[in-house]
Amino acid sequence: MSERLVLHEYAQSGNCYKVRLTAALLGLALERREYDIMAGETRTPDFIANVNSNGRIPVLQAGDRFIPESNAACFYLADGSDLIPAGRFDRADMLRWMFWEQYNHEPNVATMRFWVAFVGEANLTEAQRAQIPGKRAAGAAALRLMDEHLAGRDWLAGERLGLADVALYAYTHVAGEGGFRLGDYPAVQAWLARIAAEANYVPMGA
Ligand SMILES: N[C@@H](CCC(=O)N[C@@H](CS)C(=O)NCC(=O)O)C(=O)O
Repeated sequence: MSERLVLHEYAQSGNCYKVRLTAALLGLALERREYDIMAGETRTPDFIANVNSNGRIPVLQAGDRFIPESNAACFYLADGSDLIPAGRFDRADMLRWMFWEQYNHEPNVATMRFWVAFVGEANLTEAQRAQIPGKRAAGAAALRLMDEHLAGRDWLAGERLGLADVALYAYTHVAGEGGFRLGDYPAVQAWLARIAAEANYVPMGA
């Protein structure tokens, strides 16, 4: 890829890590620009006008164009590579897991991690606290569904590591920070270890 790639990010965010991990697996160089989301740095008029009208990171900047939404940014980087399955069914199956990640997994597993490990349970609003039991149950159900699927196969979609695995790795491997017990999901744990053993893998903190 010849154009300049800049990731507008918050390093501890799993959504941002997905994009970094995709770039690393593909050997692509990314410049990084850090924003403090706890201080509202993605909600400034400048950010909203020039980077993402939705006021959130990650945003991948490719040349002078901007791609918000983590999974779209991963797709942009991986288009044409082995991280996207060649077969039509497997490509659709990859997308199925990436959409599922945004609807069933991230809003529960990532939100619990954010509330517990970053905001702190004591600082949550009454309304947020009331959502905890539902999010814990839905997050555990998402991890259980992945575990059942991975019990019979190495990768979520297709025959090799792909974007579905990257997208779901990001918040699954730190689910313990949100109070989920990864030890309850042995097939998920084996899959996490397979991804971490990949050439060019980078950890979240890197
Ligand atoms: N669906 C979006 C979610 C983006 C998102 O929620 N980003 C969070 C950090 S992980 C954020 O920017 N929060 C700051 C804010 O909402 O002000 C994606 O996958 O990129």
